[in-house]
Amino acid sequence: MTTTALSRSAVLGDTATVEPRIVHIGLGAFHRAHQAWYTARAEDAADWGIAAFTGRSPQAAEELASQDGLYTLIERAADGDSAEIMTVLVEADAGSDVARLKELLAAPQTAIVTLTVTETAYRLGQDGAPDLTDPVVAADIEALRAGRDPESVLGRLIAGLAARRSSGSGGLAVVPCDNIPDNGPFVGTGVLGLAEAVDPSLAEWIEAEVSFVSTSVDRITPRTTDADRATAEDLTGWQDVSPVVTEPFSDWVLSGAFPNGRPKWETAGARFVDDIEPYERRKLWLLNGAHTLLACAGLLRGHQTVADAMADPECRAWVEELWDEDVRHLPESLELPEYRRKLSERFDNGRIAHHLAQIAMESATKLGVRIAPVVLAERAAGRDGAASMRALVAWIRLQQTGAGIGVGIEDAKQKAIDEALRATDPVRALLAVVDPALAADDDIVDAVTAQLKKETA
Ligand code: CS2
Repeated sequence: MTTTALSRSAVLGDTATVEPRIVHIGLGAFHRAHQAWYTARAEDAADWGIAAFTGRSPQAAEELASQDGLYTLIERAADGDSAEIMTVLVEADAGSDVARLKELLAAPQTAIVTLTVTETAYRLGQDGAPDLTDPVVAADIEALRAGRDPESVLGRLIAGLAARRSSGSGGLAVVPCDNIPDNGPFVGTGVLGLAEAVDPSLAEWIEAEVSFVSTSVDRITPRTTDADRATAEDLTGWQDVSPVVTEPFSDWVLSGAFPNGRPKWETAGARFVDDIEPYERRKLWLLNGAHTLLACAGLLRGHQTVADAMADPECRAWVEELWDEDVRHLPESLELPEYRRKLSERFDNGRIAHHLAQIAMESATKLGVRIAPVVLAERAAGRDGAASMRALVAWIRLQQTGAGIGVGIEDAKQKAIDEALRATDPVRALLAVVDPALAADDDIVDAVTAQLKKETA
């Protein structure tokens, strides 16, 4: 059978598209399995097209543009796959096309900017303040002042917001969808800090007109493989160079204002709440925390994927112990036993090949968000936080294996990690890279050091 490549005219019979009202930055698999999926499922989907920009590499934009934005979404359950062709993405652009970003943000109908760019790509400190000593940030401030195109995600966003101010199109909502606590105010602080350095009157306009919405996002979506491309074609009869494979489960909790409107995402299952913090913590600590523990400890034990590691009774027990610590610091109203049961089921889905090496990327930042707060909360409650600490110990071992297992796993903090490895007290120095509060607690440093000695004896 010869199959045809995906395109709007082939699949839909015409090339008309819905007007883009959402601009996305960070066109990866997760966006297409999550925010795009919710938008396509909303009752008023016909009013909401998405124009998406890549983060670093233009490849995803080139692939998707060649298919008019269409792609196959494969839902991979424990007992089989199902597929649908998604049409909600109406435009795919390279992140470097700042001129187009400005044009879209200046358009009055644009109401929302969503972001999935990874925790580190914001280039912000723990408190959300921009690092003005970061050469990329400093160069962007200069570029923005001089009217040249910036390079960083927030630099580009600010260029777009400046264009919107000039066009008089009014406010919109910025909706960060990365695994960062309080991601709305966090990114808001960063954007305002940068804008202030470029042009204080722009910062004032942003503060008055732009809202920063906090979100907790959830859907396990590993990187697409060649086998997934073949599966997409088998399931739909269309050739797709860029399908997405995801789990059946999905969750989206949001909190904040939308000054220029939004899709009725709640009709697709999203929840709008006043206080997002408990939901965020539940997800970041239980799901992402366990992921990071499994990634670091599982790689050391020779496992490849989350499901492999979960099949190892030792790793599984460590996850349960981690969760026992997490839930002590979460409100009972969050139905934690049910959440844990469901999570184990999701992690056990061996048909989803979620690679530990992918999750282990950027661990220095991830540990600071997912693990450190629980270690500190356990310590403050007079306990040792031994289960959470296991993730820190495993990460330090991964760093110390040098030419071994940890190699090739990207970390934006690699330079600081390498310096810490050469310090007189490397354990304390490495903990400081994750969170200075860990390094400041002698008992934590001693306990981690003792555990490392035991494991490597
Ligand atoms: C994972 C997340 O790679 C990682 O760090 O923990 O991408 C995780 O799969 C998602 O947050 C699930 O919603």
